[in-house]
Amino acid sequence: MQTNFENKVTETYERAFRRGELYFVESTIANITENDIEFEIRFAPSLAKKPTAEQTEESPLKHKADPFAPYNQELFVQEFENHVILLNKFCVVPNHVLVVTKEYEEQSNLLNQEDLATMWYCMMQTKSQSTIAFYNCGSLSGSSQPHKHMQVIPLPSNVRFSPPINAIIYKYQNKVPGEIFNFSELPYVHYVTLLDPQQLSGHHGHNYKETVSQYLTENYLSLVNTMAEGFRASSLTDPFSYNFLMTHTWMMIVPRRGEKYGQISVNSLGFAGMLLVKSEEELEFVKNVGLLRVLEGVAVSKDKDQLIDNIHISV
Ligand code: B4P
Repeated sequence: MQTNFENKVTETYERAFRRGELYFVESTIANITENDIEFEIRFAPSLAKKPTAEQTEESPLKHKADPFAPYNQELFVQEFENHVILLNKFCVVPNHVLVVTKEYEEQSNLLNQEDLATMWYCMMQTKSQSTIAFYNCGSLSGSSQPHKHMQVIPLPSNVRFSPPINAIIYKYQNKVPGEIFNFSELPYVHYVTLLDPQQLSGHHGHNYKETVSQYLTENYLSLVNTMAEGFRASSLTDPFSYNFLMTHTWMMIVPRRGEKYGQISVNSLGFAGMLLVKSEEELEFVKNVGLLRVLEGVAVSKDKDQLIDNIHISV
Protein backbone atom coordinates (compact mmCIF):
# COMPACT_ATOMS: atom_id res chain seq x y z
CA MET A 1 0.00 0.00 0.00
CA GLN A 2 1.51 3.32 -1.10
CA THR A 3 1.50 6.43 1.10
CA ASN A 4 0.00 9.73 -0.10
CA PHE A 5 3.55 10.94 -0.68
CA GLU A 6 4.36 7.93 -2.88
CA ASN A 7 1.12 8.41 -4.82
CA LYS A 8 2.01 12.06 -5.41
CA VAL A 9 5.54 11.15 -6.52
CA THR A 10 4.26 8.46 -8.92
CA GLU A 11 1.50 10.66 -10.38
CA THR A 12 3.92 13.57 -10.90
CA TYR A 13 6.52 11.25 -12.42
CA GLU A 14 4.06 9.71 -14.89
CA ARG A 15 2.61 13.06 -15.93
CA ALA A 16 6.01 14.73 -16.34
CA PHE A 17 7.30 11.75 -18.32
CA ARG A 18 4.24 11.77 -20.64
CA ARG A 19 4.65 15.49 -21.25
CA GLY A 20 8.36 15.17 -22.00
CA GLU A 21 9.40 17.23 -18.95
CA LEU A 22 11.32 14.36 -17.36
CA TYR A 23 13.71 11.90 -19.00
CA PHE A 24 14.01 8.30 -17.94
CA VAL A 25 17.55 7.21 -18.76
CA GLU A 26 17.81 3.55 -19.82
CA SER A 27 20.63 1.64 -18.13
CA THR A 28 21.95 -1.87 -17.62
CA ILE A 29 23.70 -3.22 -14.55
CA ALA A 30 27.00 -5.09 -14.42
CA ASN A 31 28.14 -6.60 -11.13
CA ILE A 32 31.71 -6.74 -10.00
CA THR A 33 33.00 -8.37 -6.82
CA GLU A 34 35.99 -6.93 -4.97
CA ASN A 35 37.01 -7.63 -1.36
CA ASP A 36 33.95 -9.91 -1.13
CA ILE A 37 31.58 -7.03 -1.82
CA GLU A 38 29.34 -7.25 -4.86
CA PHE A 39 29.32 -3.75 -6.37
CA GLU A 40 26.95 -2.54 -9.03
CA ILE A 41 28.08 -0.65 -12.11
CA ARG A 42 25.26 1.13 -13.90
CA PHE A 43 25.90 1.65 -17.59
CA ALA A 44 23.80 4.52 -18.99
CA PRO A 45 25.18 5.42 -22.46
CA SER A 46 22.50 8.00 -23.33
CA LEU A 47 23.49 10.13 -20.30
CA ALA A 48 26.64 11.09 -22.16
CA LYS A 49 24.38 13.27 -24.37
CA LYS A 50 22.78 15.10 -21.41
CA PRO A 51 23.40 18.88 -21.56
CA THR A 52 25.90 20.08 -18.97
CA ALA A 53 24.99 22.63 -16.31
CA GLU A 54 26.76 25.29 -18.41
CA GLN A 55 24.87 24.49 -21.59
CA THR A 56 21.18 23.78 -21.16
CA GLU A 57 18.40 24.47 -23.65
CA GLU A 58 17.35 27.48 -21.58
CA SER A 59 20.92 28.74 -21.31
CA PRO A 60 23.06 27.85 -24.31
CA LEU A 61 25.63 30.43 -23.24
CA LYS A 62 28.32 29.89 -20.67
CA HIS A 63 26.51 31.36 -17.66
CA LYS A 64 24.85 28.84 -15.41
CA ALA A 65 21.06 28.80 -15.10
CA ASP A 66 19.74 27.53 -11.76
CA PRO A 67 17.31 24.69 -12.59
CA PHE A 68 15.87 24.89 -9.06
CA ALA A 69 15.00 28.61 -8.99
CA PRO A 70 12.60 28.87 -10.56
CA TYR A 71 11.97 25.15 -10.64
CA ASN A 72 9.91 23.39 -13.29
CA GLN A 73 6.32 23.14 -11.95
CA GLU A 74 5.90 19.83 -13.77
CA LEU A 75 8.54 18.30 -11.47
CA PHE A 76 7.09 19.70 -8.24
CA VAL A 77 5.92 17.09 -5.69
CA GLN A 78 5.31 19.15 -2.54
CA GLU A 79 6.69 21.73 -0.15
CA PHE A 80 8.04 20.70 3.22
CA GLU A 81 8.87 23.68 5.44
CA ASN A 82 11.99 25.36 4.00
CA HIS A 83 12.31 22.95 1.09
CA VAL A 84 10.62 21.95 -2.12
CA ILE A 85 10.61 18.30 -3.11
CA LEU A 86 11.13 17.92 -6.88
CA LEU A 87 11.55 14.99 -9.21
CA ASN A 88 14.99 14.57 -10.74
CA LYS A 89 14.66 15.59 -14.39
CA PHE A 90 17.25 13.03 -15.57
CA CYS A 91 16.46 9.89 -13.64
CA VAL A 92 18.12 6.54 -14.02
CA VAL A 93 15.76 5.12 -11.38
CA PRO A 94 12.10 6.28 -11.47
CA ASN A 95 10.82 8.40 -8.54
CA HIS A 96 14.28 9.77 -7.67
CA VAL A 97 13.54 12.99 -5.73
CA LEU A 98 15.53 16.10 -4.91
CA VAL A 99 15.14 18.08 -1.68
CA VAL A 100 15.94 21.66 -2.64
CA THR A 101 16.17 24.72 -0.37
CA LYS A 102 13.49 27.31 -1.16
CA GLU A 103 15.98 30.14 -0.64
CA TYR A 104 19.30 29.87 -2.47
CA GLU A 105 22.07 28.28 -0.37
CA GLU A 106 25.47 27.00 -1.42
CA GLN A 107 26.02 23.30 -2.07
CA SER A 108 29.17 23.55 0.08
CA ASN A 109 27.18 24.43 3.24
CA LEU A 110 26.75 21.97 6.06
CA LEU A 111 23.43 20.17 6.30
CA ASN A 112 21.19 21.62 8.99
CA GLN A 113 18.44 20.06 11.08
CA GLU A 114 15.72 21.04 8.60
CA ASP A 115 17.64 19.52 5.67
CA LEU A 116 17.99 16.23 7.54
CA ALA A 117 14.35 16.34 8.69
CA THR A 118 13.14 16.65 5.08
CA MET A 119 15.48 13.92 3.80
CA TRP A 120 14.19 11.65 6.59
CA TYR A 121 10.57 12.60 5.78
CA CYS A 122 11.05 11.46 2.15
CA MET A 123 12.65 8.21 3.30
CA MET A 124 9.95 7.47 5.87
CA GLN A 125 7.15 8.29 3.46
CA THR A 126 8.54 5.85 0.88
CA LYS A 127 7.30 2.58 2.31
CA SER A 128 7.01 0.33 -0.72
CA GLN A 129 10.76 0.46 -1.51
CA SER A 130 13.95 0.95 0.45
CA THR A 131 15.75 4.23 -0.16
CA ILE A 132 19.09 5.92 0.32
CA ALA A 133 19.49 9.65 0.88
CA PHE A 134 22.65 11.53 -0.08
CA TYR A 135 24.32 14.91 -0.27
CA ASN A 136 27.14 15.71 -2.72
CA CYS A 137 28.83 18.52 -0.78
CA GLY A 138 31.38 20.83 -2.41
CA SER A 139 32.93 21.17 -5.85
CA LEU A 140 34.83 17.85 -5.81
CA SER A 141 31.89 15.76 -4.62
CA GLY A 142 30.41 14.97 -8.04
CA SER A 143 27.73 17.65 -7.75
CA SER A 144 26.84 19.64 -10.84
CA GLN A 145 24.40 22.20 -9.39
CA PRO A 146 25.54 24.84 -6.87
CA HIS A 147 22.06 25.42 -5.34
CA LYS A 148 21.83 23.31 -2.16
CA HIS A 149 20.00 20.06 -2.84
CA MET A 150 19.89 16.65 -1.23
CA GLN A 151 18.66 13.53 -3.04
CA VAL A 152 16.61 10.45 -2.12
CA ILE A 153 16.68 7.51 -4.50
CA PRO A 154 14.61 4.31 -4.34
CA LEU A 155 16.55 1.06 -4.42
CA PRO A 156 15.45 -2.12 -6.15
CA SER A 157 13.60 -4.23 -3.58
CA ASN A 158 14.79 -7.51 -5.12
CA VAL A 159 18.39 -6.82 -4.10
CA ARG A 160 19.08 -8.63 -0.85
CA PHE A 161 21.69 -6.22 0.40
CA SER A 162 20.70 -2.88 -0.93
CA PRO A 163 22.64 -0.66 -1.33
CA PRO A 164 25.63 -2.97 -1.98
CA ILE A 165 27.60 -1.50 0.91
CA ASN A 166 25.03 -3.16 3.20
CA ALA A 167 26.73 -6.44 2.31
CA ILE A 168 29.44 -5.66 4.85
CA ILE A 169 27.60 -3.74 7.52
CA TYR A 170 26.31 -6.89 9.23
CA LYS A 171 29.93 -7.64 10.22
CA TYR A 172 29.90 -4.46 12.31
CA GLN A 173 26.64 -4.98 14.16
CA ASN A 174 28.50 -5.09 17.49
CA LYS A 175 29.28 -1.38 17.13
CA VAL A 176 27.39 0.84 19.54
CA PRO A 177 25.10 3.32 17.76
CA GLY A 178 26.88 6.68 17.66
CA GLU A 179 30.37 5.13 17.68
CA ILE A 180 32.37 6.18 14.62
CA PHE A 181 34.22 3.45 12.79
CA ASN A 182 35.27 2.43 9.28
CA PHE A 183 35.15 -0.69 7.13
CA SER A 184 38.49 -2.47 6.84
CA GLU A 185 37.33 -3.77 3.42
CA LEU A 186 37.46 -0.27 1.87
CA PRO A 187 40.82 1.33 0.95
CA TYR A 188 39.78 4.98 1.34
CA VAL A 189 39.16 7.15 4.38
CA HIS A 190 35.51 7.15 5.43
CA TYR A 191 33.56 7.42 8.67
CA VAL A 192 30.47 5.36 9.47
CA THR A 193 28.03 5.31 12.36
CA LEU A 194 25.07 3.06 13.10
CA LEU A 195 21.75 4.71 13.96
CA ASP A 196 19.88 3.71 17.09
CA PRO A 197 16.46 2.25 16.14
CA GLN A 198 15.11 3.28 19.57
CA GLN A 199 15.88 6.93 18.86
CA LEU A 200 14.21 6.69 15.47
CA SER A 201 11.09 4.83 16.57
CA GLY A 202 7.80 6.71 16.82
CA HIS A 203 7.79 6.68 20.66
CA HIS A 204 8.32 10.38 21.13
CA GLY A 205 4.71 11.54 20.80
CA HIS A 206 4.10 14.93 19.21
CA ASN A 207 7.82 15.80 19.39
CA TYR A 208 8.74 12.97 17.04
CA LYS A 209 9.92 15.12 14.16
CA GLU A 210 11.97 17.43 16.38
CA THR A 211 13.58 14.60 18.37
CA VAL A 212 14.46 12.53 15.32
CA SER A 213 15.88 15.43 13.33
CA GLN A 214 17.97 16.51 16.34
CA TYR A 215 19.28 12.97 16.67
CA LEU A 216 20.15 12.79 12.94
CA THR A 217 21.87 16.18 13.11
CA GLU A 218 24.01 15.19 16.12
CA ASN A 219 25.18 12.07 14.30
CA TYR A 220 25.85 13.90 11.04
CA LEU A 221 27.82 16.64 12.83
CA SER A 222 29.86 14.14 14.78
CA LEU A 223 30.88 12.50 11.47
CA VAL A 224 31.78 15.91 9.99
CA ASN A 225 33.76 16.89 13.11
CA THR A 226 35.66 13.61 13.20
CA MET A 227 36.57 14.05 9.54
CA ALA A 228 37.69 17.66 10.12
CA GLU A 229 39.76 16.71 13.22
CA GLY A 230 41.48 13.96 11.25
CA PHE A 231 42.49 16.41 8.57
CA ARG A 232 43.61 19.10 11.00
CA ALA A 233 45.77 16.56 12.82
CA SER A 234 47.32 15.46 9.54
CA SER A 235 48.18 19.09 8.66
CA LEU A 236 46.42 18.65 5.33
CA THR A 237 43.86 21.24 4.34
CA ASP A 238 40.37 20.41 5.51
CA PRO A 239 38.43 18.76 2.76
CA PHE A 240 35.57 21.01 1.82
CA SER A 241 34.16 18.34 -0.45
CA TYR A 242 32.64 15.13 0.79
CA ASN A 243 29.83 12.68 0.13
CA PHE A 244 27.26 11.99 2.81
CA LEU A 245 25.01 8.94 2.71
CA MET A 246 22.13 7.97 4.98
CA THR A 247 19.95 4.85 5.14
CA HIS A 248 17.42 3.85 7.82
CA THR A 249 20.21 2.19 9.80
CA TRP A 250 23.52 3.96 9.14
CA MET A 251 25.26 7.15 8.01
CA MET A 252 28.58 7.47 6.19
CA ILE A 253 30.81 10.36 5.16
CA VAL A 254 33.61 10.16 2.57
CA PRO A 255 36.06 13.09 2.15
CA ARG A 256 36.96 13.87 -1.47
CA ARG A 257 40.26 14.96 -3.02
CA GLY A 258 39.18 14.71 -6.65
CA GLU A 259 36.03 14.82 -8.74
CA LYS A 260 37.03 12.35 -11.46
CA TYR A 261 39.26 9.33 -11.86
CA GLY A 262 40.19 9.29 -15.55
CA GLN A 263 36.88 10.12 -17.22
CA ILE A 264 34.77 8.65 -14.42
CA SER A 265 32.89 11.23 -12.37
CA VAL A 266 31.91 9.82 -8.97
CA ASN A 267 29.09 11.07 -6.73
CA SER A 268 27.72 9.75 -3.41
CA LEU A 269 26.10 6.75 -5.06
CA GLY A 270 29.55 5.49 -6.09
CA PHE A 271 30.35 5.20 -2.38
CA ALA A 272 27.05 3.39 -1.78
CA GLY A 273 28.52 0.75 -4.08
CA MET A 274 26.63 1.94 -7.18
CA LEU A 275 28.94 3.51 -9.74
CA LEU A 276 27.59 5.17 -12.88
CA VAL A 277 29.42 4.95 -16.22
CA LYS A 278 28.38 6.58 -19.48
CA SER A 279 30.33 4.68 -22.20
CA GLU A 280 31.70 1.21 -23.04
CA GLU A 281 35.21 2.64 -22.58
CA GLU A 282 34.39 3.81 -19.05
CA LEU A 283 32.89 0.41 -18.23
CA GLU A 284 35.98 -1.42 -19.50
CA PHE A 285 38.23 1.03 -17.68
CA VAL A 286 36.52 0.34 -14.32
CA LYS A 287 36.66 -3.42 -14.89
CA ASN A 288 40.37 -3.25 -15.77
CA VAL A 289 41.51 -0.79 -13.11
CA GLY A 290 39.17 -2.05 -10.37
CA LEU A 291 36.20 -0.27 -8.89
CA LEU A 292 37.77 0.22 -5.46
CA ARG A 293 40.80 1.79 -7.14
CA VAL A 294 38.50 4.28 -8.91
CA LEU A 295 36.81 5.18 -5.61
CA GLU A 296 40.16 5.42 -3.81
CA GLY A 297 41.41 7.65 -6.63
CA VAL A 298 38.77 10.33 -5.93
CA ALA A 299 38.77 9.94 -2.14
CA VAL A 300 41.68 9.93 0.34
CA SER A 301 43.68 6.74 0.31
CA LYS A 302 44.13 5.07 3.73
CA ASP A 303 47.63 4.22 2.53
CA LYS A 304 48.81 7.81 2.31
CA ASP A 305 51.77 7.94 4.69
CA GLN A 306 50.86 11.28 6.15
CA LEU A 307 47.30 10.19 6.80
CA ILE A 308 47.75 6.71 8.14
CA ASP A 309 49.49 7.99 11.28
CA ASN A 310 47.30 10.96 11.85
CA ILE A 311 43.78 10.12 10.87
CA HIS A 312 42.24 8.00 13.55
CA ILE A 313 41.00 4.85 11.83
CA SER A 314 39.30 2.50 14.26
CA VAL A 315 37.98 -0.87 13.10
P1 B4P B 1 24.18 16.95 -8.40
O1 B4P B 1 24.39 16.70 -6.95
O2 B4P B 1 24.55 18.30 -8.88
O3 B4P B 1 24.93 15.86 -9.25
P2 B4P B 1 24.62 14.35 -9.63
O4 B4P B 1 23.62 13.71 -8.74
O5 B4P B 1 25.90 13.64 -9.82
O6 B4P B 1 23.95 14.62 -10.97
P3 B4P B 1 24.54 15.07 -12.34
O7 B4P B 1 23.61 16.08 -12.91
O8 B4P B 1 25.97 15.44 -12.24
O9 B4P B 1 24.24 13.78 -13.09
P4 B4P B 1 24.96 12.56 -13.77
O10 B4P B 1 24.83 12.79 -15.23
O11 B4P B 1 26.29 12.21 -13.23
O12 B4P B 1 22.67 16.72 -8.71
C1 B4P B 1 21.95 17.51 -9.58
C2 B4P B 1 20.64 16.79 -9.72
O13 B4P B 1 19.68 17.61 -10.35
C3 B4P B 1 20.82 15.56 -10.57
O14 B4P B 1 20.06 14.52 -9.99
C4 B4P B 1 20.26 16.01 -11.92
O15 B4P B 1 19.83 14.91 -12.68
C5 B4P B 1 19.14 16.92 -11.45
N1 B4P B 1 18.69 17.96 -12.37
C6 B4P B 1 19.39 18.64 -13.30
N2 B4P B 1 18.60 19.55 -13.91
C7 B4P B 1 17.38 19.46 -13.33
C8 B4P B 1 16.13 20.13 -13.52
N3 B4P B 1 15.98 21.07 -14.45
N4 B4P B 1 15.09 19.77 -12.73
C9 B4P B 1 15.21 18.81 -11.80
N5 B4P B 1 16.35 18.12 -11.60
C10 B4P B 1 17.42 18.46 -12.34
O16 B4P B 1 23.95 11.45 -13.29
C11 B4P B 1 22.59 11.46 -13.71
C12 B4P B 1 21.71 10.98 -12.61
O17 B4P B 1 21.98 9.61 -12.29
C13 B4P B 1 21.92 11.75 -11.33
O18 B4P B 1 20.65 12.01 -10.80
C14 B4P B 1 22.66 10.79 -10.45
O19 B4P B 1 22.40 11.03 -9.09
C15 B4P B 1 22.06 9.46 -10.91
N6 B4P B 1 22.92 8.30 -10.59
C16 B4P B 1 24.26 8.28 -10.40
N7 B4P B 1 24.70 7.03 -10.13
C17 B4P B 1 23.61 6.25 -10.16
C18 B4P B 1 23.40 4.86 -9.97
N8 B4P B 1 24.40 4.03 -9.70
N9 B4P B 1 22.15 4.38 -10.06
C19 B4P B 1 21.11 5.21 -10.34
N10 B4P B 1 21.23 6.53 -10.55
C20 B4P B 1 22.46 7.05 -10.47
